[in-house]
Amino acid sequence: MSPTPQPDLEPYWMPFTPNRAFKKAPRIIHSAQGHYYTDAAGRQLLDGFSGLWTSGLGHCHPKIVAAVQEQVARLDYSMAFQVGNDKAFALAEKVVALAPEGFTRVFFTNSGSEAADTALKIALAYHRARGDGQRTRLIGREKGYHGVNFGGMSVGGILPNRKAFSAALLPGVDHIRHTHSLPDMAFSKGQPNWGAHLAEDFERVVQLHDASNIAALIVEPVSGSAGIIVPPLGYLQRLRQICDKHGILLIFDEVITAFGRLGAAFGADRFGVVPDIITTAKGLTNGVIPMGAVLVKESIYQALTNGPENLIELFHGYTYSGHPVAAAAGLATLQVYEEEESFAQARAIEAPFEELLHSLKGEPNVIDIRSIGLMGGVELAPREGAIGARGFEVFLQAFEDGVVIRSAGDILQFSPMFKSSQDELERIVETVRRALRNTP
Ligand code: PXG
Ligand code: PLP
Repeated sequence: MSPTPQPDLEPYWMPFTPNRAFKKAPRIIHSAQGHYYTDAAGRQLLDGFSGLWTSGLGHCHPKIVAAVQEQVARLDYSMAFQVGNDKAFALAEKVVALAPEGFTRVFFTNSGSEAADTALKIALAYHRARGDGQRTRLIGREKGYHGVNFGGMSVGGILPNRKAFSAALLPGVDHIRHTHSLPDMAFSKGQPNWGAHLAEDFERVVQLHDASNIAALIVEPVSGSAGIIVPPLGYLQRLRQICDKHGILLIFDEVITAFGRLGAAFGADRFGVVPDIITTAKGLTNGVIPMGAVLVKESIYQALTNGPENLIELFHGYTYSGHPVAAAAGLATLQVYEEEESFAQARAIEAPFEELLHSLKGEPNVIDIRSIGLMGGVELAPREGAIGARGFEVFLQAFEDGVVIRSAGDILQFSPMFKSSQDELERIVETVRRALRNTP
């Protein structure tokens, strides 16, 4: 198949991208297969980021492709409110079967951002339904990322994502401090030993607002977008205790950490901490069709569904909630995870990945390396007066050299495929090593 003729690049306003710079030197993918992208010039690139954390099974997995092709020809769409489709029910059943014990209900969205906002709304509605409607405050964490919609942005804690919209952030939101501290945890592998005490900052925020006003705390088990911030040992357990003590719902935003990225079905499983609500997206469909999901415990669903039976319980939903083609992609994805034992597979390459990544210690400008599961971050010292420039140059050089990673400011991020071979992991790391040595 020949590439489509080069379109005018101007009309497409790209997300989270410097549009003018990109369009002067575009990077455009034309096709993909397995662990490789092919660009418009026919050049192959090793995908060291699994799409955008999405595609751990590899691109164009034949079973997911077949399921989508079959579904789109059989039922493309059906009304989502007051009418259901078979695939959405089947997927919900599979998701709860995989979820930590006690999670019995699933609400479908089309993205992680929608999942975050849905989870926050469920938390508010839950307390209100129980006669605890003054619990309206939502607590997030500094450096948190919960997507870009108003709710998720408000509880999020990444400055540039908030700055231009400051006046429109939700009222009644507060943040606990993040857990990142280079002097105390640089180059730790897996969970840092230092930092469990930072969970006490949540207790401080609770005392400030009074627990009776707080609906929920939302955190990523591992902060992804802010640059792979791994929870200190004991930290998540302590957040759980504080939530329990005060009747506050704990929401884990597992948009990145669910479905194998941490070598387990959910981060909750990996860390042995069970939240009340879990948000997911990305790996739910291996990135093939957009879809997100919010999982809740039975008690939350019950509290919200005890009114008159003929009335809508939750005034919330999307035209495309439970979209049949997305649900078919999700079903096939979960089936492949099971057949290929993907989570165990990811777990099996965690140690070699960690060792290779940490071999970058000592390379120019590397000030920290952190990893857990198949999430890796390499932090570079920023160039004076040009924060993010060094990270972006390393990303660009690696891309030119045939390997795709990601840079977020001066933090290089790694998200290899679950079935990466040792050769592929080495190629990713050695390509980045060369780029680091060539980057002033
Ligand atoms: N919550 C979390 C924890 C996420 O990681 C979202 C919500 C939003 O999902 P959507 O599907 O609306 O994008 C995310 C998304 C990166 C990167 O480089 C991370 C995300 C998206 C794009 C880039 O780390 N996470
Ligand atoms: N805006 C308008 C005018 C709509 O009619 C709708 C849905 O009917 C929406 C926004 C929401 O779209 P979605 O359900 O795809 O999120």
